[in-house]
Formats: sequence, C-alpha cells, structure tokens
Amino acid sequence: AAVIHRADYQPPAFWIDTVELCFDLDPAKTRVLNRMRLRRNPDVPVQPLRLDGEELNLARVLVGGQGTSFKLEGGQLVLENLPEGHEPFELEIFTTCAPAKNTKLMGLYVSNDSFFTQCEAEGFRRITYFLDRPDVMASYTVLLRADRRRYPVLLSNGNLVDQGELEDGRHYAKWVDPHRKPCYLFALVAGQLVCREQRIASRSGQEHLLQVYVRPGDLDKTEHAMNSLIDSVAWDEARFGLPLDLERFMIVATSDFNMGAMENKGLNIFNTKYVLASQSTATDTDYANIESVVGHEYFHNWTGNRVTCRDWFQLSLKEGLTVFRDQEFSQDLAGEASARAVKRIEDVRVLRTAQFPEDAGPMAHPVRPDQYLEINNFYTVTVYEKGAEVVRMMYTLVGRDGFRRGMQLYFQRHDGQAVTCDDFAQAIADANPGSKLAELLPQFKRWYSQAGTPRVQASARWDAAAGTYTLTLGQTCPPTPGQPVKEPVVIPVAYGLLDDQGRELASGLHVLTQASETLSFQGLQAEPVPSLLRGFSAPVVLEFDYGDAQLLALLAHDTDPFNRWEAAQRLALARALRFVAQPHEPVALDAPFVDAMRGILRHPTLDAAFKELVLTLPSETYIAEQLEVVDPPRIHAVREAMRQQLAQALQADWEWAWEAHQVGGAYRPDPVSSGRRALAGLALTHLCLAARASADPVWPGKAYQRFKDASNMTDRFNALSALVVSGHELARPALQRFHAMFKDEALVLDKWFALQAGAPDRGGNVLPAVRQLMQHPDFNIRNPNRARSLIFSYCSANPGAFHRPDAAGYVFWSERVMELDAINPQVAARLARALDRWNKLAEPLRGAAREAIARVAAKPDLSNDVREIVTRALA
Ligand code: HT7
Ligand code: ZN
Repeated sequence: AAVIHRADYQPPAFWIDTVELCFDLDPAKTRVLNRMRLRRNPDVPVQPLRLDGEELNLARVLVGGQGTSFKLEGGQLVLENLPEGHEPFELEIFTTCAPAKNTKLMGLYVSNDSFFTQCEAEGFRRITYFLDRPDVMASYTVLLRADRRRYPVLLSNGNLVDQGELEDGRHYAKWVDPHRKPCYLFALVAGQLVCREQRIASRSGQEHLLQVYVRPGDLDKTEHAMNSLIDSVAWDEARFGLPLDLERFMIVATSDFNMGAMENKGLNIFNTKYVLASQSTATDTDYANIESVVGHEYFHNWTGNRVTCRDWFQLSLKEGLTVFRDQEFSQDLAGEASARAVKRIEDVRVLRTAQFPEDAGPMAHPVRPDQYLEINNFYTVTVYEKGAEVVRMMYTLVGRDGFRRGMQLYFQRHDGQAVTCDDFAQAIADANPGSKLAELLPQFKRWYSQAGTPRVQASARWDAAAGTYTLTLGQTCPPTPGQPVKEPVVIPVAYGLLDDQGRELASGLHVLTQASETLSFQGLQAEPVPSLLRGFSAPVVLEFDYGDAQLLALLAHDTDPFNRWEAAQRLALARALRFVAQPHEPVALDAPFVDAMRGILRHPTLDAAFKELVLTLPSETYIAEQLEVVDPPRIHAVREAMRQQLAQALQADWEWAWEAHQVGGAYRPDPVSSGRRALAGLALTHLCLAARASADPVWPGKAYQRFKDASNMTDRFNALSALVVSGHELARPALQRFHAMFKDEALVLDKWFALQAGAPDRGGNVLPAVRQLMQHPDFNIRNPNRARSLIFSYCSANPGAFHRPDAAGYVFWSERVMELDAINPQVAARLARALDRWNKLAEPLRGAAREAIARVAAKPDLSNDVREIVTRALA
C-alpha cells in the first residue's frame, strides 16, 4: 500500500446524488443491493469511475439497468464504459459480505447477535463499492430486511418511513435520511434491543424524539446518558445557537467497539462504556466521561456532519473543534469557576501526559497531517486534544462573543459542504476584523502545519532601583520527523504578577509572535512573582527557573487555580527529578514541601476536587518526559517512595480528610460530591500505604469494610484500589469477592482486569499475573474493551512493571501486537504505540525494546496499521 499525501488531493471525478441501499441481513452472508445515481464532475477531466471496496463478494453490476464491463484493480471496482456527458445515470451493484467473520469491527459486523456498522474512516467500502471519501455527499434511502425474532429492531439514519412483515418470519424497515451526508456517517443497527425514550421541545418549539437503545437488562443504566443528551441539545442551542435538525435522534450501545463512540447522522453508535451507568456499576469518572462523550458525539451533528471534512487530513476540523466544544460543555455544566478549573486541569493533564510525548516521538505529526499510510493511525491525541487547544487559542484571541460570531459565519459559509481547517480559521478571523487572530492568521495557522511542542523560555530581571520588572519570553520548537526547522508560532500567554502577600499587581494577555520579546512593568515596590501561562493559555512547555519560594507563593495565593495546581506540580516534579538523578541518595521529602501539601489538604475553602488534583503527584509518564534518558522502574520507585512519605508524614491529615469528606444521602455524580469522594479515596489509599510501613491493620481493615459496604461503585472501587495499590493481603479476597459480585457486568469486569494489570510492581509480580489473567475464562482478546483493560493497562499504563530489565514485558507486548494484528489491526496498532518512546530508554531496556519492535516489523503479513507504527518507530 502507498503513502497518501495531503498535497495530492483531487476532487472526485464523479458525484453521487442518491443512494438506495437494500440489506438482507444474515450473519454469515448479508446481501447488499446498492442503487446509486451518479454524474460526472464537470470540473474534472473525463476518467473511469473507481469505486473503493474491501472484503466484498461482487455478484452483479448494472448501468442504467444493463450489464456492463468492469475490472477489479487493487480492491477497486473500475468502470470505463459509462455514459458520456454530465447527465445523471444509474449504477446498481449487488454484493455480499460476512458480518459474523468481521473481527476488525469496521464496516458491518455482529456483536452479541446484533448487527452494527462502523464506517468512519473507511468502513463503508466494506459494505458496498463506493466513492469512500468524505467530500462525496449523497441522500440515502435504506431498506433493512431481517428475521423478526432475532432482529426485532431495525434502525438506520433519518426517519422511519415504512415497516412491515415479509414471508418466512422476516420483516423490513425503510429509513430516509433528510440530510445529505458522506458515507462515513452511514449506520445501521439490527437486533434485540430496548430503548429509553424522551420527547423534548427545542427553544423554537420544535419537537424531537430522543432514544437510547441497549440490550434488554441494561435499560436501568441509561438514565444518565439520556440526561446528558438532553443537556447537550439544550447547551448547543443556548451557547452556539445550533438546534437539533432531526425529528429523531438515536444512540445505540454495543460492547464491541474500536473507539469511544461514533457520530453517524441521527444514529450514534456508542461503546457501552460511554452509555451504561448505574451507581452500583459506574464510578464518578465514568459518569463524567459519559456526559462528555454523549456531548461530543451530539456536537458533531453540526461540527462534522452539517459541515464535514474535505479529506481525512482535515480530521481536526471536526475533531479538534468538537473536543473544544465538549470541554466547554462539561465546564459549563460543572458551573462554579473552581469546578471549571478542575475540568481544565484534567484536560491539560491528558494533553501533557499523552499528546506531548506523541509530539516528541516517532509518530509526531501536525494537527493537520501531511501524509499517512493508514488513516486509522491518525485518530490521535494530536488531532483531537492539541487540535482542541488550537481552537481554544483562537477563542482566547477573539473572545467568547467573537468566537460565537465566527462559528455563525462558518456555518453561513459552509453549511452542507466538505471543507478544510483553513476554511474554519478564515471564518473565525473574518468574523473578527481587527482581532489579533485576523492580524496574525497566516502565522497562527502554523499551529496546523508544524508538529512538535513549542517551548517558551521565560526569564526575568528585577531592577530594584528603578522599580522595573522585565520579562523576556522566547520560543523554540524542537525538530520532529520530516520537519527539522520550525518557524515561530502565535502564543497567547496569559499572565499575572503577584506581590509577596499574594496581591495581584498586574495581569493581561501577551501574544508572543517573535522568537524573543520583552515585557516591562514599571513602578513596582518589590520583585513580583510571575504567574505565567495562566489557564494553560497555549499548548507549550513553559521554562522558567522558578525558585521554591516563588512556587510556594503561587501555590498559596495565585488567583489562577490552574497555576496554583501547576505550582504544586512543579514543586513535586523538581523533587522527583532530583531523586531520580541521585540513585544513591535516600528519597526524602523536605518539610516546606510536605507542609505546603498539608496546607492545601487542610485548606478551609478550597474544593475537594481541586485538593485531590494538587495532592496527586505528577504521573510517571510525565516525569519521564522531562528526562533525556529514561529508566521507568527507577521513576516508579521514586514516585512510590514520595507517595509513601506523603502517606506517613500526613497520616493525621489523611485521617481527617477521610472522615471529613464522606458523602451521605442519595448518590449523585455532581462535581462537589464526586470531588469529595475522590479526595476521600486518595486519603484511603495513603492511609493504607502508611499502614504498610507500620503493619497496623486498622486502615486496611476499614478499606475492606468500605469495599464490602459501599453503596456506590466509586467508593467500592476506591477502597479496592487502596488495598491493591498498597499491596495489602486483603487485596486478594477483595478482588475475588469483587469478581463474584460483578461476574455478569462486563464493564465492571474490565475494571477488575485493569486494576490488576495496572498495579504497582512488587518484585516483577505484575507480568505473571497478567499472563495468568489472559487465561481467565472472562478474558477475550477479540473484545477491544477487554483487550484494553488487561493488555493496554499493563503495556501502556504501567511503565514501572512493563519495562523489565529481563525484557519479558517487551516479549509479551510483541506477542500481543502480532496476535491482535490478525484479529483487529486498529487495536493492534494502538498497542504497538506503547513502545513509541523506546529511543529514550536507558540500556539495556533500549536495546531490548528495539529488538522487540524489529521482531514485529519482521512479520511478513503485517497490516498497514501496525506496519506504519513500527516503521516510524525504527526510522
Ligand atoms: N469520529 C469518531 C471516530 C471513530 C472511529 C474512527 C476509526 C475507527 C473507529 C471509529 N469509531 C469512531 C469518534 C469521535 O471522535 O467522535
Ligand atoms: Zn469526535
């Protein structure tokens, strides 16, 4: 297969106006009749029609009702003898496919005896021959026929216009989508499903039917998803003036799904993980994720579906923008400024622990990539999360009202079109003449074309005699594969200056555009403390040589909650890096740091959720990113030792925190209650860790009791996790009991596998446990959620256990990548990325990791998905 380049984009040679699809659904052999009206694109030279297809059996091709000659070339169906001129003509294609054998979960597949589709990015070609590209938009009519008893529910996009009985116990349903769409938004679902439904009226008074479909038995877990959907509809109308444009909007849950969810027009298909929730099976985090993913898919209805991507290089046009929108939605729903800040910190944490490493590794690519071998590999944190930060910077530069105006202009110009990231940025800028964005647009757009995380070097000079404080801000960006030299980008730097009492002396937004710039502040009495990059106003690494005193002042006083948290992270990180660098020195935390942590924990007014974030040490991955040479077991040991000391030094405070943050009354996953449960959970973990040192059984006993008695999954899981993390002997019976309690709850069993695979390593015990769990009757590598819960939790989320000096972790990884590649290449390719940063590893890990990657690369029949990852890794 060939590398595809953005620069090679050509408009399609044909347009498809209408598509009539008729499905005879059968797991072993589904028959698909595809009747299309096409016409030549007058703007493109005359050429044959080349339709994409994959794993299809072709039975018949008719043009205008007559047989015609055709060729099959490299999977494409090529038709040369088509009517000349620009009049529409009819093309009919009859194919069959085998959904039950479809383990890739792309196209039409079977899960739990129901049919589902996944067409983004290039799955539609696995259903029928088609121009499988997002800039070809058509009107769809879909007829579904299937056995009524096995498949009582038959769904597709749009409106149900007809249904009825057929012979032999079969029935049919006919759906018409009122909106034109690219084929990646096509969907069908057929099976034994039940639904929760709700009628709502929009602001304009228009009525809509909302439905959430699940397997019988799961209906009691759909209330939160439905409420999230109702909130999403109301939010998009209120915040952006974007109404629901459908009479009926459906969500369907499946337990076999490659990603989180899919925004098919009017028929969203979701991973059960992002739909099903009850207080006894889902944690507060699950509830929050459901809200955000339901919102995300719903918001795609405008940003993605009404205006879509011209080609897959523009993926961030819809994904970056929609992530920005779902982040804003969750912040708005969280309400209070402090709860908004918590959400912002969580989002930045994801960016820094997942996207920054991607941007510094072999898979680094611009938000709008220039080339790919397999598009599935580019559904990345760069396209999604960094893309959202790019949209957020535009928002910062034009303001809230300006951004709303920009969105309105974007839809005015492009509704119903397939467009580019340039079109989006142009609309936001044009709606805000005179703004910094409009002024700097060409330079701003480097955020779309340059890979790599820019670094902002800040330095300060204090002239006491003149009372002048001078800040110098510089920017650089390290080279990335294929981009050795970088140009300066536009970096909005939100800042404040504090005095030693924590009073704000100045604040503002500086837009950094040059390689180096200077800001000067006059008339100050004493040297201020700079609070830079407030709210994480740009996706950059800020380098400033903060002293402990300055960080402690920011932690105590900054009016910007993000930078308050950031100060604690910097304090902890500096210590972790020092300990890592001194392997022969004891890991001993200093009193000022411990006291500062105590101060936050005991603070009378700060939110519990915020305290929990401050008291959580930087992750091992984040610590590793700061180092040139990485020894993951050493980082793990240091972080564990720091946590152990915080556990012991603050024992009385943790006891207070646990007692003071119990949540009574009915379970509610709101930010305040969730924050209290999170802090109580963190306290319990530290108390069990402290008990490890003293061999005092009281707190492990309390954790076990809480584990047994908890009235919700958050408390139960936190208690179980405290026992597992502290390595207490009660962990074993608790895990057994947990499994017995939830043996029929797939999503809870995923947690059970993940907890064990992600446990702190003690003498190399995790890998044997993982290998043993692979043999567990509940383990099934074909189910992506289960594979992720066991294999990914070990290889990608447990660096201290995975990077073993004996290389056994890497052997396990290479075996699993190759095993999964034969089943589901998309999932295999994600796992392959666990060794992205092999080049930074300390020897002998580095050599062993390289060998493992080479072993995978040497496999002859590798998918494009995995091949692209391992080839880039070894380049
Ligand atoms: N737009 C959706 C992407 C997606 C996907 C892509 C490749 C293979 C399977 C997939 N399932 C969903 C998800 C989203 O961003 O909303
Ligand atoms: Zn999306």
